[in-house]
Amino acid sequence: MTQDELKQAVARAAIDYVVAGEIIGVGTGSTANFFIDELAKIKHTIKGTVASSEATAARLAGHGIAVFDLNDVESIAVYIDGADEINAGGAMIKGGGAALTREKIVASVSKQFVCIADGSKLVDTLGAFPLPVEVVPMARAAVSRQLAALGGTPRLRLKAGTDQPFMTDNGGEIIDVLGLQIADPVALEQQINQIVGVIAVGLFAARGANVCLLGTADGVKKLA
Ligand code: ABF
Repeated sequence: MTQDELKQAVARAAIDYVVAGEIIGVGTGSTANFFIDELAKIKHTIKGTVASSEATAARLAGHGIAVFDLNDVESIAVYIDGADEINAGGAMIKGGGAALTREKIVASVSKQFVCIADGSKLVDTLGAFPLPVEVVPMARAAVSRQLAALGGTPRLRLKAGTDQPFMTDNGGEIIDVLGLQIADPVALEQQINQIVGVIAVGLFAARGANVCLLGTADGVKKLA
């Protein structure tokens, strides 16, 4: 099976976690896009959604699925999203799609977090994927120095094909930190959160996934 077929399989499996009559939080990325396309087939069964990025909001609206402002929502039954890496404990690196801050916000309001990913995302130790950190642009250099002091190699994410910094939906920039071997994801998440100028870090460890569905050649596996 191709990676896309594996992503499609877990997206289909995630439909089982959609709660009828409720609001669903929806992630960002190619796996989340497959989930949105599956959700469209049962859109009449849910109240609506909250999106984790402008791109996801547009895809949902394109299917005629209601997208609510988080400020108008009291609770979210379940959040369904991909990841760049996930370990056996459900801790994740996210943010390859530059949506980490809104993803973390929507996940924080959700009763359950279901991660959907192809099997290649499962790792023993997080960090081979460069850790995304969203920052206030004026603090880019100051935060980079502190990330380097933590043992990583900070690299400013550029807009494709340019030498200009990539700008997130929130007006932030992204520093990708290479070369980390994250033995204690919760501790590193808290440490980076404390750095002044950091908006969010793409470590989802203090609050990881409650359920992880992995697409493998032997079918969809549920990470215990
Ligand atoms: C999103 O899923 C991001 O946090 C993460 O970068 C992305 C993974 O992308 P894909 O599903 O395309 O592999 O939640």
